[in-house]
Amino acid sequence: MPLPRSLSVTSLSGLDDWTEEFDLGDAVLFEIAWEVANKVGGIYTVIQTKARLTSEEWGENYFLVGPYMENSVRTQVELIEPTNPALKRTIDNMNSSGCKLYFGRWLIEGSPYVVLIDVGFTAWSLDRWKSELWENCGIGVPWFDREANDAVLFGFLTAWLLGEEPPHILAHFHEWLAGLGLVLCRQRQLPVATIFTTHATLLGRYLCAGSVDFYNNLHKFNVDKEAGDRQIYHRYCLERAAAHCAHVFTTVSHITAIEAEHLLKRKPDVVTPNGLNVKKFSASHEFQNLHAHSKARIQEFIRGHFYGHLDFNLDKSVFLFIAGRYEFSNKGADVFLEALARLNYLLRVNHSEVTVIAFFIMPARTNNFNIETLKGQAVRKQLWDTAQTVKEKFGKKLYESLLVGQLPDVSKMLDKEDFTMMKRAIFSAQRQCLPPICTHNMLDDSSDPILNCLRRIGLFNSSSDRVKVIFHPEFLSSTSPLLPMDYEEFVRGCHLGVFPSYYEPWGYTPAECTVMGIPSVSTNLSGFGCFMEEHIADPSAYGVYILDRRYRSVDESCSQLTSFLLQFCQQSRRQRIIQRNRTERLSDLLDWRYLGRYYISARHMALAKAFPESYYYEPQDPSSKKGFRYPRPASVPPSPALSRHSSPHHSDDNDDDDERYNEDLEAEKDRLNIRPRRCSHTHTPHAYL
Ligand code: G6P
Ligand code: 1S3
Repeated sequence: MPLPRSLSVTSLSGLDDWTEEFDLGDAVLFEIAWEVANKVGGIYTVIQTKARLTSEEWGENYFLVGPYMENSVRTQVELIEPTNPALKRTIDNMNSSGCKLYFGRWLIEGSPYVVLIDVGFTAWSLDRWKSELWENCGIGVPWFDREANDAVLFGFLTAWLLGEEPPHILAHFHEWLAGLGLVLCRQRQLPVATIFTTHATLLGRYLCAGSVDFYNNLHKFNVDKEAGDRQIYHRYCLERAAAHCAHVFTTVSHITAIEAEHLLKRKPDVVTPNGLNVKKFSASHEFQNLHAHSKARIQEFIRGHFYGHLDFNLDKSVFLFIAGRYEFSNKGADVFLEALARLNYLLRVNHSEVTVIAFFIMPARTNNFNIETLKGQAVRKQLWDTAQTVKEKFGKKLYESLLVGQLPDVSKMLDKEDFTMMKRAIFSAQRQCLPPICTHNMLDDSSDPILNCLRRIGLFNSSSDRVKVIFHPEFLSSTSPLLPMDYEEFVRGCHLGVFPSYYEPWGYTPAECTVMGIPSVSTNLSGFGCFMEEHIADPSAYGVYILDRRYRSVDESCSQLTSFLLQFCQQSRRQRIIQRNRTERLSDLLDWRYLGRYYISARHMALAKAFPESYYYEPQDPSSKKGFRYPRPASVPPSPALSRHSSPHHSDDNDDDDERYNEDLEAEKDRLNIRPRRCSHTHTPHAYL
């Protein structure tokens, strides 16, 4: 299949066009990561969502390289014979030399080819390769670090793969676990253009998890000592070596670029923000309907969870959530809990009718669901069944009465037996204890940071609390017996995602909220928050609340978050609908069709650096790096609390009005011309540092 000569990443609802003329010639792209067809965290999302655009650009010459994990392969990969003759020869050679490599198609959008390496199969080479690593690079890897051992095997095997058949190879390595392959390519002087992308620095993550004032001391850390103290010196060396050996070094945000410059001692050449594959619905308010549908399912769960204590109005309840890797302070769960305690107080003293239900979806060590939680759903089901039985009997009698031309005697529609059944159901729904906080039996209950914090701040789901908490220490799944929803459905049904992270190189969770039209809180210490701040004139008007964790103390950040949450709770349903529409309108900004340009640019740069005789690339002038900004919506006063009059047909919350209202919003959008402005800096990726 002939290669496209260049790719144009074009206009999305008014965002700037971008085209870069670049002849890829005979180049072949390998993208190497431990999370290829292997779901661990955010890097999987990057690679999986980006594959479609990269496949469009590179066609048959695009190969992803990852570890062979039997379970993932069984469900995600179709194994086939290698399509490229040179690559087939390499794989056959390696397989006949004691390695185990598989070739297939990853069954995701773009169906990219994957080469999967069974590192365990070549474990017999580990000691030899470790000695080589020590002799040639001076990096010693201790025997007990299993992850680092895998990184060594993966590194030597990928370098072997890339070194066999040399046309113009471009190899893009992600994160330290894959970085050694890059170091070896350079050390062996293979004709390979290399890119290294770090998605978080090892030291950054470790330092932030402790009690360190990270961002104010970035320039002061003695990096070797800090890595040594945390027993990650060998990993740190692998990461730093990859960053320094790469022709092009990139990271996911400006804030992580600054971190990398101080901790890895190399300034990234390009910032490559993370995108998503944005699905557009043909009917513009389809996503609002999905919200209503998913919310109804969450409400059902709540009915069961709070049985016996359903003394609050579910229709006036607001669902907040935090989700992600369980890093209590890095992900800002500490700040969220403190803000919830303050919000609870404010809602109580203001006699608010609103109830907040805050979900914590963070996986911890558990021993399955707890009885009380499962019982809640069983009780709810029993009440539902009872109601259905009585309804059927009632309906039948009513029907029979109408058949003989009589209005029924309502007092005789239900007999004693029906009442007994209903009373029994009501009695069984009584509860002596408070509704549980945690849905599972925690293995480390007494030392769990979320539970301990809740004990300290006294949020126990009691009747007087206006803020209730549910901790679900396991990722969501549509096959769960408790809350059978997948993550996307759950997010759609909530009102606000809260991600007050302290350490967050990018932060996919708020980005995912945005493309689903769900408002979120992020911070000015997260890549996502900084990116949105840079591109939107008034982010909160669009449902993107950016918490200041950079220039404020923790206590001040908690107060700011409390005020965001209180404002949010004071919005009417109509205001929430308007805000969701605005949030969803930002989704193009996060689409790979827009953000893919930075990856493309990094690749062109690497090819030109590694093969100057074959490729030429003129880096864009960094001074013209302005880009566009979404203007402040004309209809929005600065605070949602003041925005009532900007809402057409404002009246009390009323579902009957919603449909008309959703339609009005489209009209309002056009009338006020709230569309992203086209910008004049059309051709410049502005992420160069
Ligand atoms: C969507 C639906 C409406 C529903 C509303 C609830 O907009 O289209 O029918 O009433 O969501 O919004 P809320 O913010 O109260 O969950
Ligand atoms: C990292 O995963 P994390 O959640 O440990 O990489 C992600 C993808 O680039 C990024 O979104 C996130 O902020 C990082 O922290």
